[in-house]
Amino acid sequence: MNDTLSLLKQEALLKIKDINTLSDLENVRLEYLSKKGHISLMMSKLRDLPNEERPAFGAMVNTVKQDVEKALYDKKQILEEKALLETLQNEHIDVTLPGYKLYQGSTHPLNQVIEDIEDLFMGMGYTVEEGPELENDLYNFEMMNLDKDHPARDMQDTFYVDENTLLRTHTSPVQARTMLKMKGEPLKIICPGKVYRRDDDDPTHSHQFTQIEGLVIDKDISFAHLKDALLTMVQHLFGSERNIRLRPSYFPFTEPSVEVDVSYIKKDGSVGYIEILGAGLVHPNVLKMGGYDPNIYKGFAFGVGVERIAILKYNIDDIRHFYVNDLRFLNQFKGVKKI
Ligand code: FA5
Repeated sequence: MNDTLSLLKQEALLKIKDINTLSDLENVRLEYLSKKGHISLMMSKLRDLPNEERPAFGAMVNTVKQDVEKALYDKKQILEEKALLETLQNEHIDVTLPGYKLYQGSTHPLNQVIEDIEDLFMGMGYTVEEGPELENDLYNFEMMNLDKDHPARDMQDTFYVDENTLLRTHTSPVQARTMLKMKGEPLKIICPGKVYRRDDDDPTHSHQFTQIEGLVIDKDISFAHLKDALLTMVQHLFGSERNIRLRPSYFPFTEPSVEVDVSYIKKDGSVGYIEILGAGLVHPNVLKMGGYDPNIYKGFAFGVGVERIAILKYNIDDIRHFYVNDLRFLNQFKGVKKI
């Protein structure tokens, strides 16, 4: 019996010595140490021995078992270390390879124009106001001096949700909302935002576009103040060599009303003008409805098309480029923080 045991031990240790993989090692462990393994079977033979031989034999089986376990453990350490080294060698990092390119977003060109105009006017004491895009007829039209049957409503046809709720056609309703909020106090505001019209899309028109409204109400406001504000804005945006041209126009909410063009140099070297905004002195009816006495207070207002500014500034040939989010277009405005 002792010989069988020592043969078993020798055989196990030899196998362990020759093994080269962790899975083979596990197989040997099962072969000798699992419930039905050779060493466990030796233990079960105890019950066939006479009582006095059992302790000595049991101790021998245990010693063999411990020796085999130790050999398995040692070999496992060696094989695991070898496997780790192999993995490290196979996965070594080539620090000379180029890194992954991380794409970085940037401010949309229309937002760059808005931020630039906001900065300019805030520096002149204006505050920024905003209003809802889904607007009441009251603010969009009636308080802007366009009652229900006013023919000039046709100039700004839009999308109606119900009889009194519509997508605003301009940023002018923020004028009415702010006047009511200010309860007759002087004010200086600009209001950027999206507006909607039932316009056909073409290179210079879109059914959704962006405007910035300006409104100043105080006691001694004249047309000269309006002209100065507009010239300051245009020269800030396009350079001090640019000029503006005011053409008589009509808006129900201003009297007198003007359309404002900016000068530019044509390809043949001559000077041309392009319309960018509508403006005027606030109509007395609008002041009255907003809670201001038109005999004491006067005001000027303007509404500028942000896309038109960006088109002129960056020489864009089609307004629709601003809305399709083509990265080849947008990437050109990266880093153009200030326009
Ligand atoms: C108005 O919207 C007036 N509310 C502006 C105003 C405010 C006048 C305060 C007086 C006092 P108008 O419809 O002209 O006006 O539009 C103003 C500007 O928006 C235009 O000069 C143009 O730059 C831009 N615009 C108008 N329609 C479109 C369109 N479909 N697509 C892109 N830009 C447009």
